[in-house]
Amino acid sequence: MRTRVAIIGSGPSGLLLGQILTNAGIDNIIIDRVGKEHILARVRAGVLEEGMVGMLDRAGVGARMHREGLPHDGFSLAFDGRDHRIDLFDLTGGKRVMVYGQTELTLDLIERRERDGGITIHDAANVTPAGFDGDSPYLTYDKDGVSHRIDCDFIAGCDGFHGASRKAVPEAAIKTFEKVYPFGWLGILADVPPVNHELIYANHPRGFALCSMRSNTRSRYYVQCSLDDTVDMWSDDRFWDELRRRLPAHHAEALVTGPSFEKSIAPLRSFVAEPMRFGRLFLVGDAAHIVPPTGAKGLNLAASDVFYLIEGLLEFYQEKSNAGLDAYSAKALKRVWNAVRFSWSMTTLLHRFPDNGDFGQKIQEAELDYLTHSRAAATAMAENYVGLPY
Ligand code: RFL
Ligand code: PHB
Repeated sequence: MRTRVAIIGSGPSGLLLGQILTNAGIDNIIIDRVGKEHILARVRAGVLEEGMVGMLDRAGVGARMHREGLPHDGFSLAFDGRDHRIDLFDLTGGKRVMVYGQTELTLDLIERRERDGGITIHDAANVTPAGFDGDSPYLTYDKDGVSHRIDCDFIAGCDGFHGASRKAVPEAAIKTFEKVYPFGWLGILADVPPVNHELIYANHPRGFALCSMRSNTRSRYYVQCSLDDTVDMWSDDRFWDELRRRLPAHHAEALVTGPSFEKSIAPLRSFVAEPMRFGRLFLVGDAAHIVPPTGAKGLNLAASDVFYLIEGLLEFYQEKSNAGLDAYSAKALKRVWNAVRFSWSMTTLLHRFPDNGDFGQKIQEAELDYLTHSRAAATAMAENYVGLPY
């Protein structure tokens, strides 16, 4: 089999890249180690920057998002028993974010690809990129006990943090940067109305909490938990009690509880691999970088990576120029590091760190006070939250 761009990974990065390439008439094949049902069962991101919204429109899959998504003009920083609103719209001169689940946009992209007759190979084992240091890259994989090969012009490694692409790069050619945080997030989904019409990021002596949503009838809530915790240690009752304790009283009293239908624990990590290009192999999205979810940046970074890679591939195919591809890694990494810094600072500001003690607590209180009394500080937070331009 031959294609122009072989895409490993059918998550948001791979699907978005594939769709925009298809729309531009550049053929591509997506290959994933799991099936569609598995991909759609992942509950992850919920907050989209305007850049991501624009990329979904460009892919031609924005209609349902504009119909069902919830535009948000601000969020609450809750501490000291009160809400302190960050007015995104006012502070950024008219920008907002869109609350629309990763599961939904992934479904929109999968359905569009199926309608367009795009090729996606699911349940492929041992996917291995090769030959990318020369002019004839290819992938090999096994399916139903048979080995296959796909020859291509370029390989896009959109296969997430645990994928095969980054692992195929010789160790000496790659430098990684990592910070692991000493806690996790326990998240639940429940069909109850959200406690507030905007997101609440809560700093509390018992630990961080986040109130988010998927719709006006479906809530997504998180509490900071220990890395030693397991999901079965957290009954729904224990979760709701803990969330209530970490919220200002008026929210705790208004909280509507109900049975959860999804519950999972995610560890928090910052990770960057440099560079993001190795000959004809390009790393995209979580394959190259991970951020803690506190700033809602992971999925949005995938969209800006795709933006820069598309720019390079279009220049290559339409103008016979390598300039865009040569610039990909530097352009993407510049934006990545800004988001890594922002996610790290929001994580540091809002969580209880086991080793920081009273000094750390006082510093957080001083910073939160500054943020809520200085328009300059609030503007810096708002500008980063809605997403830096690309
Ligand atoms: P994905 O989504 O991990 O998709 C990778 C795909 O590659 C496949 N794959 C392989 N295929 C073939 N061979 C192999 N060897 C393979 N290994 C893996 C996998 O099956 C999969 O289908 O990466 P992608 O596309 O780069 O997308 C990244 C996003 O999923 C991620 O950044 C976000 O979910 C992060 N994130 C958030 N991002 C935001 O922008 N806003 C948010 O509000 C937000 N909230 C979150 C989050 C992530 C979370 N978790 C669980 C980590 C909240 C949470 C709790
Ligand atoms: C979510 O809705 O899942 C969500 C929202 C904001 C974040 C992280 C996750 O910062």
